[in-house]
Amino acid sequence: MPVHNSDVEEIFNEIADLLEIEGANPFRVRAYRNAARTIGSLSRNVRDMVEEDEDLTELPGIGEDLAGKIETIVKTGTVEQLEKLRARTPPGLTKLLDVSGLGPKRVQRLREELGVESMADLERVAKEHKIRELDGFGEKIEQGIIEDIEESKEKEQRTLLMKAEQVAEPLVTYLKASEVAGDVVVAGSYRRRKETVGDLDILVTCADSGPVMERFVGHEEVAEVVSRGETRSTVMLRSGLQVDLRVVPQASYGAAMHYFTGSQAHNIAVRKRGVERGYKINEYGVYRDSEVIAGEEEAEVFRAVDLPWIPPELREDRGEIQAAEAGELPELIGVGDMRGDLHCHTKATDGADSLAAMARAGRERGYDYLAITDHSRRVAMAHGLDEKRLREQLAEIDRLNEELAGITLLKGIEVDILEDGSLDLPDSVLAELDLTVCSVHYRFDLSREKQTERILRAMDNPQFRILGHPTGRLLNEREPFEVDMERLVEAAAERGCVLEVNAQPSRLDLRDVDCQMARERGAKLAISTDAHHAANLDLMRFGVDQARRGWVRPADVINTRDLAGLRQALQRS
Ligand code: DGT
Ligand code: CA
Ligand code: CA
Ligand code: ZN
Repeated sequence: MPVHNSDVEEIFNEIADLLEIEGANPFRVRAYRNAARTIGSLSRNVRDMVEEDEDLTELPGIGEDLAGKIETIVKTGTVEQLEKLRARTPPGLTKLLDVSGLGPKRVQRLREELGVESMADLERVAKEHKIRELDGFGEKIEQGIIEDIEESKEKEQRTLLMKAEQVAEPLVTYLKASEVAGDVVVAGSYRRRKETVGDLDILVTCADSGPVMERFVGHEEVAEVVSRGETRSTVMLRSGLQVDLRVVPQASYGAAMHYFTGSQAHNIAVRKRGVERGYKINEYGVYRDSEVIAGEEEAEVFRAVDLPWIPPELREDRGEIQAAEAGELPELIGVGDMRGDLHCHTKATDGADSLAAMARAGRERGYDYLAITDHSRRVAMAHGLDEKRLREQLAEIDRLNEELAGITLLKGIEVDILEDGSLDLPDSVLAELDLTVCSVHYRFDLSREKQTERILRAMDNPQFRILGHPTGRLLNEREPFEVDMERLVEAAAERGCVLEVNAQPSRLDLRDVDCQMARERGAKLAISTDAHHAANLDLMRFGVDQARRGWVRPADVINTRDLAGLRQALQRS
């Protein structure tokens, strides 16, 4: 069974959960959680690293013991410790940790005192008002538990694009290996590069669908065959991701690509143009009566309705049809346009690599410049820099810039926007930097008005350059904080401040529509990886995808410029 990074991540998280429920040493628990995060955010496949005999202990937070466990997981799909922990813990119990207000201690007590071993048990005892009677719980916690359970029932979980890739790529390779398969592509929201996908839609061209279907449902990752037909099958994978497979003849490839790429709203708009021209458009082709007008190439479908080919990222019926008709589709930014990264961390705070290692990694990626932006002192958890330590780092950057060829390190900081809108370091030291990334890390709970005011006040500081991760969200984990994005965009445009598209696959704030708004209102953008280790610089493409969905062109993004152009773009107006 091929092991993905996300499998290792899940196993370590599960071990941490189970240990926590047992009341194990918190440091041990944290070690597993950190390791899970490290492996989960690696851009390389840990399986390859093991196969190539690389030293895993060089990864942050991975010691000999964990490295050994990773090897075992890669080779066997599991590890003995997990199996033992599982054997002695009821399976529903870990899920209870996700309920707000429930830590491992409370889970343990609910189990001992009320026999709660699953979400269903929890719901029952909460509704019977038994929880409020336990010491240290009370009515408020009980009510919170009930609300949380209802909420999580409503929320559909979508899969991060990066995680979907880790599943889709090997699956496509596997299907391509079928002797009868022609083209194999992933369509749907995946092809539109949406930040999360509901399911994967794979399209295969083939004259005889039988063997392809056989191969598909027989894949070792398949946990359940939901439906199986001649041209369409649906399976559920072990990872919980659903996959739809459609088989069409080669002559329908373009029409099917267009149809299954969607979005549905875009398809409806295109079909309507077809109807106006007397055509019927479906997944097999474009028809006038029974005559086929188009089908094999996607561009033919667009041509049939008098449009140029539209990039998938734009297909949301958000004006792309009108723009295409007017010949005004944007020349979208591409990852090759990026000349540098403007947000990354080093060992000085919560990054894993040294300044020199980050510089080398930037140079390997062909960048002209890399801005070092460690945390400021307010982020004590990450050992944020005070003025003295920042100055030491600046001196080191000067030294490195003298010996480095091919890349310039820029002096920056990810400075906290404090609750009153002031910045977390004195203006005098900020003024010595090439740029500031200004971010909110605390007090996400402020009202929309107060949060907006706070950030606007920060922008009033002449040292403010880039607004880092502008909504603070973590997809599937943490909601964005409430803020008036339109006002932020307008203020940024007015003052010459820059908004960051954070390329971390679980962040990706700005959202696509925010990018589009920023571009329309003339606010400058930066696309940055917020890398916490050197390999993270490769996440840039996810930020670029998000920007493309927001109609962003190279000129809208300051780090597509050369160093002189960047310095100019960083000037405040
Ligand atoms: P997702 O999976 O929620 O991230 O979003 P999509 O866009 O991948 O949606 P999905 O998987 O339901 O369907 C894939 C594409 O197939 C969708 O974008 C458009 C097309 N499609 C599916 N059902 C219909 C339909 O009933 N009418 C039309 N016009 N298109 C459909
Ligand atoms: Ca889909
Ligand atoms: Ca689907
Ligand atoms: Zn940050």
